Order: sequence, then C-alpha cells, then structure tokens
Amino acid sequence: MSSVQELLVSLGVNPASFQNGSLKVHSPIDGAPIANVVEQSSAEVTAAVERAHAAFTQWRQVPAPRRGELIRLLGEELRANKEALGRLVSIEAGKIIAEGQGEVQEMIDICDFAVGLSRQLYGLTIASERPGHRMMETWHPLGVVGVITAFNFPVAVWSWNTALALVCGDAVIWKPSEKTPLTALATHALLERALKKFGDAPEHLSQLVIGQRETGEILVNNPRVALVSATGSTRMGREVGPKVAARFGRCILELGGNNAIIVSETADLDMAVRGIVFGAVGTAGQRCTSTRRLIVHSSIAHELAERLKKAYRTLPIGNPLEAGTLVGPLIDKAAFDTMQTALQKAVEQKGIVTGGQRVLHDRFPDAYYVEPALVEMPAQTEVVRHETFAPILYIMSYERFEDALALQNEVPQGLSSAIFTTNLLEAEYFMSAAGSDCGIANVNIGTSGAEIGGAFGGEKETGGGRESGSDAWKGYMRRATNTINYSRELPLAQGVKFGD
Ligand code: UN1
Repeated sequence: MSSVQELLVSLGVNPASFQNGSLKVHSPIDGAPIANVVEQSSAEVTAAVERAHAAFTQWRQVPAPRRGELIRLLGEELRANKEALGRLVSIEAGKIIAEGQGEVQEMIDICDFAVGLSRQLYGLTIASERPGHRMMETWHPLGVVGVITAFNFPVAVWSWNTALALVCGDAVIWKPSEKTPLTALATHALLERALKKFGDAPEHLSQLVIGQRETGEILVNNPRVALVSATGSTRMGREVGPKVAARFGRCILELGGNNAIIVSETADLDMAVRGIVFGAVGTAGQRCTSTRRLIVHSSIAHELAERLKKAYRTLPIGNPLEAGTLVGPLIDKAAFDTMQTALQKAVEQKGIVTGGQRVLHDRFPDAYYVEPALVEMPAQTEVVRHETFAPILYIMSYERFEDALALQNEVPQGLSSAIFTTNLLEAEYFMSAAGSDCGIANVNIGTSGAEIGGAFGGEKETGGGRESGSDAWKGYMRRATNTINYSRELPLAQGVKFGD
C-alpha cells in the first residue's frame, strides 16, 4: 500500500472503496495516480435518495439538542484527526500544509457552531390582530439535502452544509468533486465513527455518492431532494438552479467570484500588501474568494505594483507538503490551460503581464506549478470581468473613490470584496447600501479566509445562497406559521364577517 492509501486506512476508509474502482485519482503535487475509487451507478444513487428520505422521517423526530450530540462527536473526530485529514487535503487538492490544516479547522469550527445552534433553532412569537389568539413561527426539518462540492475546498464546504443540515433534522447525500473523492471518503469515515459512538441514529442518515456529472444530476432532478446546495462554477449553477426550480425544490448556490480589493491613497500599504498576496496567491488562486482584481488609487498605483512584483519574486512555489512552500500546484492541466488562455487574452486587451509561466516542470513533468501573475490593465476589459480559477491578479487604477466603487461592482459576480483605507468615510460608504454589492465586504482585511460565524455567499452570478454561520441554518429548515385561538369565539382576520 502506498503512503496515501495507508493514510486513508488510518482515517477509517475501507480499502475496497479506493483500490479497484473506475475513478482514477491523481495528486496535483506530481500528477501521480494515487487511487482508483469505486463509483456508484445511477440506480444506486437513486436508491440512496430513497434511503435518505426514510432516514429523514426518523431523524426529524429526534430532539434537536440530541441531534447536536452527533455533531459534537463529529467535531471530536475531526480534532483527533486534524493533521491526517489536513494532509490528505494537501495531497489531493494541492494545498500547502497550513491551508490543509486550516480547512479542517474550519470544519471543527462549524461543528462547534452547529452544536450550539442545536439548542437555538428559535422561532418567533407574533402578536395576533385577533383577541384570544396567538401566532408563532416554528422551524421544522426540511428533508433530504443534496450537497455538491468542488475540489478547492473538498471537505470544509461539506461540513458547513452537513453540520447545519444534521442539527436541523435533515438527511444528507454528498456528491464530492470527481477530483477529490479521497478526502470525501476519509471525511465520511470520520462521520461514520461519530455515528457509531452516537448509537441510535437512523441508518443512511448521511451518504456519500461518488461519480461524475450524472450523479449530481440525479440529486438535482429527484423531487425527494428538498434542497440542493451546490458549490462550483457559474456555468454549473446555471444548469442546477433552473432544474431545481422547475420542480420547486430549494437551492443554495455558491458559484463564481471575481473579488476585488480597493486600495485607497490612505491605506497602510504594508498591511495591504500582505492581504493582497494572501488573497491572490493563497491556495494558488483557487479559492472562490481569491483576490482577482486590485483597484488602486493612481497616486500609489506604481508603488504598490512594484512592491507586489517584489513580493511575488520571492514567493516559495513548490511541493505543498514541504515546509516553507506558499504556492502549491494548480489542480490539473485544464486549469493551467485556462490560465494561459486568460493571460493571452489579457495581453490582447492591452494588459502588461508579469509572471504566469509554468515552473518546476523538470521536477514535476505531470504537475502544473505556475508563477502567480500580476497583470496591469488599462481598463476593466472583458477578460477581467471573467472568473479565471488561477492566480492572476489584474491591477487597475482610479482617481475618484466613486469610480473605484463602480469598477468593483461592475462585474457579473458578487461574492467577496475589500477595501484598504484609513479613511472612515470611505470604509463606511464601502459597507453601506450604496457601497460594495457583494455578500462579503471587508475593511482592512483581504477577500478570502472568511470565518465560519458569518453567512457565506454572494449576489448576482455568485448565486445568492448563504451557507455556514449567522442564520444560514434557516435555509435547511421549513418555516411553519401557527395561529392558535384560545378564546371561545371564532373572529375572522381582517374583520371579515361571514354568515352571522
Ligand atoms: C471556497 O473557496 O469555495 O473564505 C470557500 C474563504 C474560506 C472558504 C472558501 N473560508 O476563503
């Protein structure tokens, strides 16, 4: 057994699930094959939905604080296995060790959040207009939740959805990215351990289905799947959203971002440079929150571009498992090709490119490492308005704050945004109704690396969904309005007289 396979077994994964299957998994670190994962057939996926529905009908009757106990146990498993699971994330998704560990920490955090939430699924009491009446709002479990996740956060996004869905009384079916099924197998094995310790949860409460696009389509089209929570490209969301809507199902879509940082002439540039570099090159630019655009006041544009070029020159690019590396590989060749096409277009659209070329191909001929690219653009052209899932940072300059804000909002996506400024008026305006139109608007921190406590998601082509903290849990429950009459009369609302 290879060391990856040993790692999987140590996390509780059955070797039968990854040794002779049809899905070939490669590590982006060196392009080497690491496993052959068993895929589920369409019939098996449909059967999984039926089983999930049966589990749901039992689980919804378990008191929510008891449901929280399952997530508390999951959090314990994650704590105990943080290092191993984080390492597997690094091997399968190519993240540096610190970011792989950070991703597991994000899972632990959402578990803690969900445990507390399991005692706080509060409804409202509402004043009735009728005497002797009371109104209230109750939150009930929703049904089967289909979770479709992307390669770049192969496990944390599942946990945002699953920790909430399970305390909310739902059953879950997870379709991970076909690029990262191993981390899914490992995560699911940890959940199964927690389920065993929990004892009496219904069977098939949480299931993992491995497969290609068709697997996701079954979840999207099956009316038994009450909620489809899908993370991925805007193109994927354009297919998923209308299909789920056509059957009146519910969707949480977390799609593309095109996240900008505005750097005002009053900004602390040392801080800005650190925030920009982490946002633009962290995870090799493969976060949906990665910084893709810089909008810089013209008086400091030259200085900032020079400082960034200098910082980029010394970035340690390489094997993400090695200490000191800050930039790991792109996920695959397709990602590299897409990056090169975007850079070519940027040049055609009068951009000046620094970096962007492939490196380390002698050491890793089957892997795709790149120098992150800085592209100075004369304007926000077509290529800049498009999300390229790679470390490309477009730099533009502005004269007036209103123009910076207009540029920031003038793209089809609306996930994350930030401003570096020490001008209170600009900061407040940026966060106001007339400011950033994104789901996330930060001041003096970058666009990526959100904490789980806030609702996560964005507007426009980002899809409008919210996951994770705040009251995102409401998306995983159904709301009932109850009106109770404790009088001996039957007054009608709106003063309507009917009959007598
Ligand atoms: C994603 O890239 O899909 O805010 C999620 C962040 C992380 C989550 C990113 N907490 O960058």
